[in-house]
Amino acid sequence: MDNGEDEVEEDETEWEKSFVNSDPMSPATAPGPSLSKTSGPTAADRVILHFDLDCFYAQVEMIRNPALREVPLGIQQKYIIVTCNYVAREQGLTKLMSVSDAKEKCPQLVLVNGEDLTHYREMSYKVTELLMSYCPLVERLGFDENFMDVTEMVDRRLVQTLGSNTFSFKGHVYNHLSADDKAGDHPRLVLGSHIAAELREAIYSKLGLTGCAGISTSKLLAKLVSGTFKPNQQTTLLPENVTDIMGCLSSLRKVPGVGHQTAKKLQALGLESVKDLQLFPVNDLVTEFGGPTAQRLKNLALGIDSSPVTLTGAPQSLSDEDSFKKMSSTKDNLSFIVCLKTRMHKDGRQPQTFRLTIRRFTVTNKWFSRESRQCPIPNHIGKKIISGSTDDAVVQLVPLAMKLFHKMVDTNAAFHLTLLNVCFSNLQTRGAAVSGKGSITSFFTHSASPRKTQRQDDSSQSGGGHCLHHLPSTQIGITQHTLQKTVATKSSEAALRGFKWNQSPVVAVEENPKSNPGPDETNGTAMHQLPPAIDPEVFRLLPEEIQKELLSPAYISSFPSTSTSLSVPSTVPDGVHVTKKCPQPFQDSHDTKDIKEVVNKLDPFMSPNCLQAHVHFQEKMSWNKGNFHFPSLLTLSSQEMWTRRCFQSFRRMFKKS
Ligand code: DCP
Ligand code: MG
Ligand code: MG
Repeated sequence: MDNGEDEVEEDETEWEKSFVNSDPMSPATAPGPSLSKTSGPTAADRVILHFDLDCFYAQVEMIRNPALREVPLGIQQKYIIVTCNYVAREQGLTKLMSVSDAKEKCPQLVLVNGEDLTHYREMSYKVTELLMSYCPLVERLGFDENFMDVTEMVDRRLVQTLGSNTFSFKGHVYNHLSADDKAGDHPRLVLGSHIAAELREAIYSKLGLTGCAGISTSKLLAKLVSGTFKPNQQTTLLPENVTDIMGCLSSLRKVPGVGHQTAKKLQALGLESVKDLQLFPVNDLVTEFGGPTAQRLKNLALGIDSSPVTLTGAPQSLSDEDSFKKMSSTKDNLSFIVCLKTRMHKDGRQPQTFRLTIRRFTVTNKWFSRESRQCPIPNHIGKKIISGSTDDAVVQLVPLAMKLFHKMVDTNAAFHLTLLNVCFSNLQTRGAAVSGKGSITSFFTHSASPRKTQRQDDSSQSGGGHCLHHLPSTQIGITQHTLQKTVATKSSEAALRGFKWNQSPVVAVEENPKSNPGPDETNGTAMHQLPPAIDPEVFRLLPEEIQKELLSPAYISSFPSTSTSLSVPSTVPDGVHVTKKCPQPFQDSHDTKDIKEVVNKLDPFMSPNCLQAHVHFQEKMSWNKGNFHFPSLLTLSSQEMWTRRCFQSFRRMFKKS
């Protein structure tokens, strides 16, 4: 067996990893109204939102071609309708119906092929970015779902609304026809429902998408309640109704966090329903699952989940797959490696590990029996993958894939597979950056590609569909508190009330700057000191500490003369590149050199001032293992998102030539 090779069990759907234990388990108690409080006062005070877009792929297609809005529309992958619009649903169509059944039910059904996920992926990230611009604590779940921890936003609003007795919920309240009498007892959830409504409105007005939202005190409960009323509605779950909603789940598989394999093991213990699990002695579960998992399962069944909303960053791996009714020869079946290679090239990071997954045909266990082998990617092949030359890389990759394939499948005997998946993981930024297309430059050159900002496993699927949700992978830990303190600003909340979007989806611009006092007004006297090429509007959007630094005498005096030193005048016409000498000589540390090299190589239209801005940021952050680090932020994902936002602001600020 090759060094580094490993067998990976992928049977469980990965999104359940989102519901991991984050703190010591609450004692498992009998279900009852008080359950939601057993995870501690902090957990009970949280306000968590869950968003799920309506008929997502179909909506994207309807935006691309509005004529499709009025007709029953199905999105086809292979012989399955992976989703359909609500016009089609009114005619009895459901998700994951076979094309033949769907056509039979609705002969006028219009089908669009949905095997190329590019547009869905792009729209998906736009939604996440939009949400993050209001409150940074957003976690993606699949392509069309996001969790958001708005606890701090709610805290701030609570202070503003103290003494007000005009509270009422927006949208539905689970199991209450009218919950106005409950509003006074749950002011935090009331405010959460208002924020959810405002965000849904923002998603609609900025991106044209409708969706549902759930509002509750945990990810588990917010997700469970969000689809209660569909489409385009929202529902709040009160703590006193937790038992009701858990009791309504038709099987253990309906509990977010209980995957196929877990459900099977529970079934083997004689547990079928959520109630069975609630009542099952935790000690007996420990024997089967071990302590932590046993307690987690028990808690999930009781509606207890204290897992944090974990900020989503760049994908940890890129994968692509194809499914077949029957694959019994290896010929031509790996052609989709080409697309994956192209995505990896665009991403810019160099993958270190290559994984091949197969699914064998079985009558009983159709969708869940995956097997994988992985191996390290030799450096020279890794370099080829991220280089522009597709043919060369694919030629090198196919033998690698075949070697892994032969480890799993004896091709001398007959075989019957139903799926192949290839995956690049262990993505290294440093090598990529130095070799030309790292994440730093992506901040400058690929602002439209949200992929760089995801820490989620960004898998593609083309066909089959069943149970192949786009799956997030392991979460990175970050204390919400620290993160929110660092990143959440009042302006992000103010954005909910009347900010409009500029071209870049991650830069919010005030609709009426005069009515919203911004940093320029708070330190208005300093605004006139801005170097001339800086756009004051963009300046206002920068984090306060960076504004301060830009206005600091040290920074301003780094230009030969404050008023005329910048080589790019504020009215540089588009496309004109002014290449005067950079006003400030670089301190040529090793790191700075790297950045210069990358920028010089890859962004030919970047002005020296942009470069200086870049280096300015480099000074503020440390260059560590190929990633920028804001010292105050704890995780790569937050850094990536944040630096990207700053860079985008900088790009506009310097009116890129
Ligand atoms: N999807 C897929 N294969 C699956 C499940 C879903 O390709 N097995 C895709 C198509 C969906 C998208 O993921 O559009 C989101 O999945 P949802 O379950 O949220 O379904 P929809 O958003 O389409 O519909 P709904 O309005 O019920 O949320
Ligand atoms: Mg959906
Ligand atoms: Mg969904």
